[in-house]
Formats: sequence, structure tokens, C-alpha cells
Amino acid sequence: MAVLEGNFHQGEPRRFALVIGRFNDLVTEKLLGACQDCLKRHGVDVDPHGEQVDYAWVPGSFEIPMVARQLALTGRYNAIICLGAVIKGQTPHFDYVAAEVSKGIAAASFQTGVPIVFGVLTTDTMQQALERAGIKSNLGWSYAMSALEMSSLMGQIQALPNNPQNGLLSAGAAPTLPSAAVPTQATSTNQ
Ligand code: INI
Repeated sequence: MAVLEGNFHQGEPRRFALVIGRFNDLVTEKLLGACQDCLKRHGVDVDPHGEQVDYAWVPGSFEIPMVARQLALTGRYNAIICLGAVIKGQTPHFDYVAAEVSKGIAAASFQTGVPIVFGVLTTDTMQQALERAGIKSNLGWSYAMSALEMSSLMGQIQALPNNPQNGLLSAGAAPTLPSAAVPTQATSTNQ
């Protein structure tokens, strides 16, 4: 039997997508900076013209889940990191946006089998958001760590003996093809 535990170093190069909300970009750009720093220091080439990280900018957190799901369905990524900042205002708008982005990201991850990191701050004030995006700590770093760990863990699950998803990676697929994108095919195949 096995103990399954993700690690933070790259065995083989992995691919990541970052989905970033422009709304409150004072905060989201700081989350992005720490996220890139963490990935880079763990050996990931974060250059947008490179082979390992793609970036998708969306208007606000509400749009994050749809884009994250579409990216996950491409089968191109080992993990996706969503970065947003939802900050309470004078109206209930905050509640709608916060509820949809959290539910939507969870649903997208669950439906696609690709780890999608919930890197969306939900705070009462801009001060609280900034404290979590660089003034005190920067959660962007932790979100990148979660993506590294989860992509590694999912790779280990994929490699388990007798996993019916194993044989389904197409012969010509890139070695970095995330196994997580495969389960929908696996369920219809009797191996
Ligand atoms: N989007 C955010 O990312 N953070 C917020 O705090 C926010 N507030 O409070 O309005 C916000 N709204 C925009 C929303 O995400 C959509 O982009 C917009 O409603 C268009 O669909």
C-alpha cells in the first residue's frame, strides 16, 4: 500500500495556468508577484513566452471559474491557480461575487479533475487584503505551493497500479499532459 503525499520539486516539468482578476489589481498583482516568485524558486519557468506557465486575465473574480474550467478542459495543465480579491463594499455585491467564485472554482476542479487553487482573498477592507498580499504576508506564495503540491499528488494518484486512467494517455501526448484531465474518458472505458 502507499502513502500519497505531494512534493514541491519538479520531477518532470509541469504546466500551470494562472487566472487573475483585474478588479482590485492593486492586490491581485501583488498576489501574482509572490506566486511567480514561489514557482520560479521551485524551478518553474514563469516566462509567459516559455513552456510552463500561461496567464489569463479576467475582468473580476466572478469570471474566474468559467475561464479556469475552460483552461482545465484543454488537458494542458497540471494545476491552475486563480488569483482574485473580493473586498466588501456598501452593498451585497460582495456576497454574490464571493459565493460564485468560491463555488465555481470548486465545481470546475471537481468536474475536470484538475487541481484548481482557490487564491481569492475575501476581506472586509482593502487594508486586510493588502496585509495578505504583501504588507504582512503574501498568500500568493502559499497558493503556488498548493499548486505544486497538488499537481505532484495528482501525478502520484495517476501512477497508482491498476488505475484505469493510466493507459488512457494518448501515445503522442506531451509528457506534461496532466492525467487529471483524463477521467471523463476513463469512466467510459472498461479496462
Ligand atoms: N470583482 C472582484 O474581483 N472583486 C470585487 O471586490 C468585486 N466587487 O466588489 O464588485 C468584483 N466585482 C466584479 C465582478 O467580479 C465581475 O467582474 C463583474 O460583475 C462583471 O461580471
